[in-house]
Amino acid sequence: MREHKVVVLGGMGSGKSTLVRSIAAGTVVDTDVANSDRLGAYKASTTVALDYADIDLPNGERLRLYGTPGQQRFDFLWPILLQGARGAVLLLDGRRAGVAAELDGYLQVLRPFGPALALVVAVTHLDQAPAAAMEQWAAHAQIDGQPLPLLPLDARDREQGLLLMDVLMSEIEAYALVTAHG
Ligand SMILES: Nc1nc2c(ncn2[C@@H]2O[C@H](COP(=O)(O)OP(=O)(O)OP(=O)(O)O)[C@@H](O)[C@H]2O)c(=O)[nH]1
Ligand SMILES: [Mg+2]
Repeated sequence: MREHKVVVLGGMGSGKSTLVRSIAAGTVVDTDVANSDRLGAYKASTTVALDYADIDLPNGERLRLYGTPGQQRFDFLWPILLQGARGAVLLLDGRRAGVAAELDGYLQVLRPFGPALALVVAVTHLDQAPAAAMEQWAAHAQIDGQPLPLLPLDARDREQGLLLMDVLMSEIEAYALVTAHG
């Protein structure tokens, strides 16, 4: 069986822990604690180390999924978790002001990993974001002129979560084909 390490990145409340829980049918390890972050006081709990789950995909492959903590003071953890990852999912909370700037910030962190790290971007909370500018954000979602897939996602919805992983797997496969055939 093939296994792929995948990291889920995104700001506080974007839905990382929710995504990991909704697509993991079985046991999930999380490190959520009561939230004391003054910037996110509306949120009851927050992740302080990581979320982890094994996910068996319908095609027989296995994902080892790591959700990062969203609080800015944990940003030193992101590159550490990305070591050895085949793919990353970036969640953007569509309700927030400055989504495009936030996206640019994450892309700067991800860019040094090069094309060996497959990427997908998903925008959450769209049901609560009447001013969402999906087309504008999609235009921002690129590294060195290479467009990245950008999808809507309700992180609570298992089907949508699995579809997102499907898109990521296609990106991983596409890279494997390119490296295999020069
Ligand atoms: N209405 C709505 N709620 C959503 C959507 N996606 C996720 N949520 C909810 O938003 C909240 C997200 O919380 P978490 O999953 O803990 O977010 P997180 O990214 O892990 O946050 P930190 O660990 O604090 O960085 C949960 O209450 C989800 O149920 C969506 O598309 N629409
Ligand atoms: Mg979390």
